[in-house]
Amino acid sequence: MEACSRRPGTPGVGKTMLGQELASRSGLKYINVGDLTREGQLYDGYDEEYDCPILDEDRVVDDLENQMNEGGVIVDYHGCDFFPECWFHTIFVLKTDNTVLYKRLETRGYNEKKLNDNIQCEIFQVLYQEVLSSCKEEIVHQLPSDKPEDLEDNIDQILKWIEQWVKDHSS
Ligand code: DAT
Repeated sequence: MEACSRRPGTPGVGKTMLGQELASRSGLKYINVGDLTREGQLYDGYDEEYDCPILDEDRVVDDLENQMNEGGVIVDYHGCDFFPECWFHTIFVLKTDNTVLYKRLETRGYNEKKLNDNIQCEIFQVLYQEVLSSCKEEIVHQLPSDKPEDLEDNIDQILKWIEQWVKDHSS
């Protein structure tokens, strides 16, 4: 079960697939915030309307803090406004065509309300707007995530970004 679709981001756009593949090719550590909250039961109640547990944001931040301070981490989540901004050197927001996304979420067995809310969320670019309002615009990048070739292009682009970052920060 996913926590929690009251949050504005869109599931099914390909964050997990991209994050895991990127970690295996870059050697960086992949952290899936959804898995972390499930394993640690970092919840603060249950949302009946959306049929999902509500994330305890403070406990998630506490849980991640040490690893984030060490660095070299890819964080996968469908929101970011409760994370300290200084944690991230770059943020990639995936964007998926609504018809493609509808099929992906249908396969996951989402109920009608959850499905429509999430598609609306993608139509209105809710997560992208949230990221722009809570982080520096120059670190935010939007990438297409409709087809396998997009995945390959995104990985290549992010690997280049990592390589450049390492060059710029090695003394
Ligand atoms: P998220 O982690 O954002 O919820 P996911 O990585 O689990 O999404 O992907 C959802 C589904 O879409 C899964 O079946 C894999 C597929 N998918 C992801 N990225 C894709 C891409 N670029 N092309 C085709 N299918 C993709």
